[in-house]
Amino acid sequence: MEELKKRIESHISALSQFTATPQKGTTRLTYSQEDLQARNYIKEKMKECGLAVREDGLGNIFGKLEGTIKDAPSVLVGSHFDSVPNGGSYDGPAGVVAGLEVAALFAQRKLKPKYPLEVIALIEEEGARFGGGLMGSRGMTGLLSEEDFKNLKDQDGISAEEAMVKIGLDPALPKIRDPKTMKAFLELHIEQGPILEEKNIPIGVVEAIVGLTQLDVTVAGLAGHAGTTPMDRRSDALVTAATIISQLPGLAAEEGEGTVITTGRLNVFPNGANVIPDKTVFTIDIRSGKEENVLNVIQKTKELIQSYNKDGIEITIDQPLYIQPKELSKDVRSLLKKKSGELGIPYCSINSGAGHDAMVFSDFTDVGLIFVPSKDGLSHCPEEWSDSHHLAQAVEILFETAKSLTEAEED
Ligand code: HGY
Ligand code: MN
Ligand code: MN
Repeated sequence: MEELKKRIESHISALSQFTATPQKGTTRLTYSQEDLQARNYIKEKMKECGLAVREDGLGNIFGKLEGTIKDAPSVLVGSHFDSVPNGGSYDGPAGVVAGLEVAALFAQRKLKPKYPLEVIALIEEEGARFGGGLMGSRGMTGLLSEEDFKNLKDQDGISAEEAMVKIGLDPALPKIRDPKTMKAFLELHIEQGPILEEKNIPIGVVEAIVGLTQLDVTVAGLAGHAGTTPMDRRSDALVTAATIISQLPGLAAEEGEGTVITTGRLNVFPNGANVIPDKTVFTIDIRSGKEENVLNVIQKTKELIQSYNKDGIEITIDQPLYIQPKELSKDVRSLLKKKSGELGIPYCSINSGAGHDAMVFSDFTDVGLIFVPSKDGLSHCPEEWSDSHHLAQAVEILFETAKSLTEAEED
């Protein structure tokens, strides 16, 4: 256990160096130089475990240990390796590192799996560069069409394709993966909330993941001089956006049942202190465990927004992401609990308020997701931290689960 903890700490520390904001958390945007550094590290560690390494037409990374059954579907273990701006070191990488360490244990114990084991490192789960999110898993499962992919551009107008080529990736490689090639997908993730820490339980076996949507709202008004434009002759895109945004929490509260709504990004144009803004673009993230709550709040949000479509203001809404709530595979959940019990590691059931690639894969293969506690429940910030002892316990559970699902035998 001690050696495993040290290896995990070393991986997490190494990956956390690949950030555009050193001293201010992890900023590792997809297809950036930081992505390339992390990518090279992950591929090198995959090779050290004897895995055959490849990247798909999105830049997702796969490390495969062949099974004895020809052309059998794989058990995939992993997570994403991009980050939010100024995020933490564990959100995503903890799951990739768990995959690497499961493969290292397979190699150490000379396990011969019947079904292949694949370690997977996914791109653009956060959507911090190209919007929407869950891009690696949506691309693999065909939920992101080739046309949508080709239209993806970051805030500087750089296309996903251009950015891929710039770091040596090939967007022409296949993106979609036949679900028949996947036997199961296992993911370790930090909880990103306070429940496990408060319960003092090291492992959460996730039963279901909330449904979520992201709306991108563009408010177009009229630019003008801050000093010479009378107040009753303005179409101020920022005042309109602020008025809308301030009413959103009330819609979630009205819906209840744990529904949440967040505006995380607001861009103002032309963003001059003495210029009346003529455009604002902001995001609205809506989530709930019940789909009808999400749909109700989307409806009420759109009605609220449309009511400001007047007096020189024109508002448009895009919806780059919508995913229903997902219940994860009962069989895999039971197996994860069984293995935790056999290892004598305390666990509980938990639901996820955060979105994960696991929710995308859950419509295409059997999926299991386990959480470890987040210190003070913090995530998406530099203070994010999880105990390597808990991470090592999670690796042991995933190793035993993967051993069972790949029907691996000691050599
Ligand atoms: O937003 C989420 O729930 C995840 O962190 N991408
Ligand atoms: Mn995240
Ligand atoms: Mn994550």
